[in-house]
Amino acid sequence: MSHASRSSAELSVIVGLGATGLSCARYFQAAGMPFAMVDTRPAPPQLDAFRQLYPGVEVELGSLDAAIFNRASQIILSPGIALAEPAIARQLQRGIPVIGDIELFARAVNKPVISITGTNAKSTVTTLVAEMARAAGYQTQAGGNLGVPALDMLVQQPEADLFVLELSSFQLETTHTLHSAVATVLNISPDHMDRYESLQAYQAAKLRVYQHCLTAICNRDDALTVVPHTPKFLFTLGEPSENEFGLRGNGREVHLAFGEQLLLPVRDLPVAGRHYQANALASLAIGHAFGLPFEVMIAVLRQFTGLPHRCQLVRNRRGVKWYNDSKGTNVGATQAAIEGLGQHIQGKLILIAGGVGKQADFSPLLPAIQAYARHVVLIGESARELADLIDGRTPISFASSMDEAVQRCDAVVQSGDSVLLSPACASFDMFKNFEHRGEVFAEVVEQLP
Ligand code: UMA
Repeated sequence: MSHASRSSAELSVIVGLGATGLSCARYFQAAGMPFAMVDTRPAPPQLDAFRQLYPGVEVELGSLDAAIFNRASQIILSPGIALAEPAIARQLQRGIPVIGDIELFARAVNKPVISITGTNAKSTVTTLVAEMARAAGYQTQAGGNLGVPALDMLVQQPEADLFVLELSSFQLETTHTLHSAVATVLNISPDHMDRYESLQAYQAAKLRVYQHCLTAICNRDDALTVVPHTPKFLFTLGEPSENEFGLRGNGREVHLAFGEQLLLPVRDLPVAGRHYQANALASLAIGHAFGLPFEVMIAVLRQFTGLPHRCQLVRNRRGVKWYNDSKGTNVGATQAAIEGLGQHIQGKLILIAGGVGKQADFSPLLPAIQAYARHVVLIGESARELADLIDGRTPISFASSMDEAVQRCDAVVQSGDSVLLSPACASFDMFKNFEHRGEVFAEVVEQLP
């Protein structure tokens, strides 16, 4: 690890005392660089931990208009706060650099980095690529938007020889000098529309991942992910051309393939669904660009059974499968889950959807619901809006708790059907987070007689 030069006049002001803010504090402390903390929340989540670890360090709570900014040499901004936030925009106008934790990471890291973003599937692909790299002998650390904050990986695991980062559009907004060995935008569909003015603005944030990368991995089926003028490999659910990853039919069997080369029959993947095949292809493309051998990557794909809360089978009861896709927190994720599972089951889907809508346009869900759903049970703040959208085309009911939602599913389900919790929404109106929502669902489903 290398650190920027320092002087007594330097003060880094960290905005946001969550997981990211605390990781920044640890980093500055380890580097011997002075820092202070600001958060608009009167009791931010990591306040107690911070006070215990850094009792003498200045903390300002309750607003961002702190006088402390006047003494800041740089501001380290939480991914949860937009650069357009007036108090931050004012500091930018004054010429104070505003960066995020990933920029600090980028300046300090001296080992290769693989950077993965996209609206959906980034956690699964990050995990798969990290598993592949470990199997190939790399001491690999995976984290970022998923799991361990990036700077904690650097401080805690200095011996690592490869970092695989899952990055959000929020983190990329404040990242400028990340030099990735391989970078990818897996897919783009509307999300976080309460933060971005337009899909283009959201896309622009995501595409920042390609800045300074050696090789880009782009999704041939999603033009929004494709970057010009950068060496790249493409992946597709169609037939691959030379130097592309895709699906190739060989008689009756479909294979994951690289150009003409057949790599693995899709029936050997333990996770079902077209959307998972795309994840497997993206992971192969990333690994190949980094130089991992195919046989090692294929062995990992043969045994990887998926992540919790992503189309995870929680119970098979009397011919009905119950799936937890609580990570379906946006329209694109839920659409992929409905289509991915809907094509594979004999019967129909009973969908549980709704929650905090983040000002999303839900209309892309309608064709998938009409094609594959027998019934939709609506929960949370956006239940009424979703009901208006479905407008009688598919039967619906409302539930005010997960318990009630599961009961309603059980009342309408038929043998051969599957029940899918994939809310297309954030969870904060009814649950602590998406994991909590998925755990409550699984518990209630387990308790069904
Ligand atoms: N907040 C305030 N005032 C502040 C600072 C934050 O009100 O002064 C609020 C904001 O609404 C913000 C929320 O608190 O959205 C969380 O901010 P935080 O700084 O406490 O967040 P962290 O705990 O550091 O979590 C962040 C990521 N959260 C977001 O980007 C919103 C986590 O991703 C990530 O795991 C963590 O850093 C470590 O890198 C979560 C997430 O929901 C999983 N990400 C979004 C997604 O995946 O769609 C982008």
